[in-house]
Amino acid sequence: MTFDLFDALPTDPDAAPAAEPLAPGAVVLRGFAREAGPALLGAVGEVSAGSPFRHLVTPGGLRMSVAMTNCGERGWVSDRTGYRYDGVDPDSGRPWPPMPEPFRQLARDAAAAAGYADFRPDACLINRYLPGTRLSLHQDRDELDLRAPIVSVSLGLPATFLWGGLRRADGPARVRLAHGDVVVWGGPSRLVFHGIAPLAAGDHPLTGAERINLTFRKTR
Ligand code: MD6
Ligand code: FE
Repeated sequence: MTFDLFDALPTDPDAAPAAEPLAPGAVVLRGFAREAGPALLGAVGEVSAGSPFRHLVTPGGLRMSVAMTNCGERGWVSDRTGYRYDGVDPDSGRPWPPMPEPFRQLARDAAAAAGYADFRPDACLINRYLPGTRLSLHQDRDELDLRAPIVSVSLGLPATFLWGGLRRADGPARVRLAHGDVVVWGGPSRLVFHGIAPLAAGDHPLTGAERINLTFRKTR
């Protein structure tokens, strides 16, 4: 993975450092997926043609404001019975679409850049946000193997990532995530509470009024 020459110029006062530490085990790789953005978004279109975005219902009966789909061997789903990873899309009754090769490669490269060698995700959850969509504070703990990191790719409209602590009550920091930013997190940060503040309206050249987030996981 290479960065734009512009970004690499040491004399550019706006140049962001490539890897920004967030907490122990967690890092933001600014612009890491920018170059791959169009290919990744094209692949999102192919996945969602097979398994369309839908609003899942939480175990408490609330419809989530973020729309989700999945690709890979297993997908994250929620319904009245709970949260789980499932090899079958409950809407179609068929396996989820396979993980596109550019997804697999980017996840692997980003994990390696963050110090997690040989990351092999078996699931990719795809989240779609429209203006006003939010994701309340939660932990990602439905994966069996918590030693593997999570790789999270932001595409389209920017968002405010809420980065809390290991207890739900810990007040979250606000981190702006723009198109192409990748967050890799694991180790001591793996169970940190996090969320997304209500998305601000905007118009992105590649996604229009949407933000797309890919989170890659090794679920078992
Ligand atoms: C999002 N991300 O950025 C939601 N979870 O749209 C997550 O919930 C998330 O970014 C675990 C690890 C990284 C994440
Ligand atoms: Fe999460």
